[in-house]
Amino acid sequence: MRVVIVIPTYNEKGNIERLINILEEEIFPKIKKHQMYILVVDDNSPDDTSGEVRKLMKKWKNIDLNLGEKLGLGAAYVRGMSYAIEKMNADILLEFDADLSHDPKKIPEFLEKIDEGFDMVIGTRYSGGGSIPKNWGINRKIQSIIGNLIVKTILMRFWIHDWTGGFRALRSEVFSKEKKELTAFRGYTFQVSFLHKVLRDGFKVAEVPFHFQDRTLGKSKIVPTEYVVDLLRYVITARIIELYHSPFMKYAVTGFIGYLINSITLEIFSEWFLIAPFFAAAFSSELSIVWNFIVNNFWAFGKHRITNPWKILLKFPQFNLVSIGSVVIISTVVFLGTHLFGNNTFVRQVSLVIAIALFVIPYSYSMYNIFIWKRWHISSLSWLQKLVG
Ligand SMILES: Nc1nc2c(ncn2[C@@H]2O[C@H](COP(=O)(O)OP(=O)(O)OP(=O)(O)O)[C@@H](O)[C@H]2O)c(=O)[nH]1
Ligand SMILES: [Mg+2]
Repeated sequence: MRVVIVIPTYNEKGNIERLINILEEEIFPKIKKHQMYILVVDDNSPDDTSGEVRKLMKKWKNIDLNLGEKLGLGAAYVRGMSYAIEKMNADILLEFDADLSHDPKKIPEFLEKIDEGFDMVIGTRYSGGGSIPKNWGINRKIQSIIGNLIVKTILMRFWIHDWTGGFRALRSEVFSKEKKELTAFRGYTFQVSFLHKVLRDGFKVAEVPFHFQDRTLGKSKIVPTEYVVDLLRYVITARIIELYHSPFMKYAVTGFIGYLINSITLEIFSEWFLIAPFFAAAFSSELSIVWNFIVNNFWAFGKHRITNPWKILLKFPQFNLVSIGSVVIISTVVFLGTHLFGNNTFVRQVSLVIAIALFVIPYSYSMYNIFIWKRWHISSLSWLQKLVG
């Protein structure tokens, strides 16, 4: 397949020369399966980066240059990737920084993941042996780590370890599908928003750990405050929109009605049918579980609805197992709460709300998405997802 390494540049004259030499002389000869191309996306850098690239284009024929107005990193990527697909017939695109922060030796590993069937491969500095530079000041380290944590938490997708990095590989179809929605993010928020949309649309994403090297030449183009404000604005609004449209709201409504069913039928079984509390609680909980399973299946997770009767027979016990997990969480939190703060109505009710909001919702919603209806594809858990059927 035709692979285009898209390298955005702004004042990277020295770096681009070093990088292209390494790619052409050390990396490309080792890649036999694919035809490798380079596209430098430059915004008319005042240091004449493009002049340097033109010189390199005489030496190697697999290099192209795309020039345009400086509108930020995201805009450069959208322009460059469109060019790579339309003019260079790219099947696979790579996002790569010019400043040698990304390890070119890792490129074959990214391509192997694509060959295995993944749609996008994310370089990660925060898992599996990846790292950020040791010589980064403490502020920069904290910013990077906390920034990632905030994005992960707000977007509720914890299995992606590195949201903000810019070392990635993807199939051209992925970019073509998301392109329309990416034009709004001109700066670095592009990386987060792109990945977020890719996951939303159910593309298969893998991670490859790498060591991020600090640039040795030239200056960073990040404007930290602008980046943080932009990023927070994106993740918060995206999350609100997603919540409004997503199965999450339907799941929450279903769960709340399930809770009412549980509590009302508990009273009915106890008061009207005089059933002993243990069994009354068991029947009423099971009724609520049946309600949750049916309504989630047809409504909240309707797009991934299970209709095959055998599959329902397989999934219903699994669903019960997940529900038992929720019961264990609630019992533990209520136990701890009453143990620490006294056994009274206030402590019990507050513990219950805390248990549900902080633990049961993230737990059960993730379990439904990963194991029951499988909306989320998680590479590190794919063996377990297969195992549960
Ligand atoms: N074409 C284009 N390239 C850009 C723009 N902003 C940044 N880049 C390039 O994007 C890549 C990443 O930018 P950097 O400034 O290195 O950002 P970073 O790697 O996240 O931060 P540092 O670790 O501080 O270097 C580099 O190759 C830059 O030259 C832009 O507005 N237009
Ligand atoms: Mg950099």
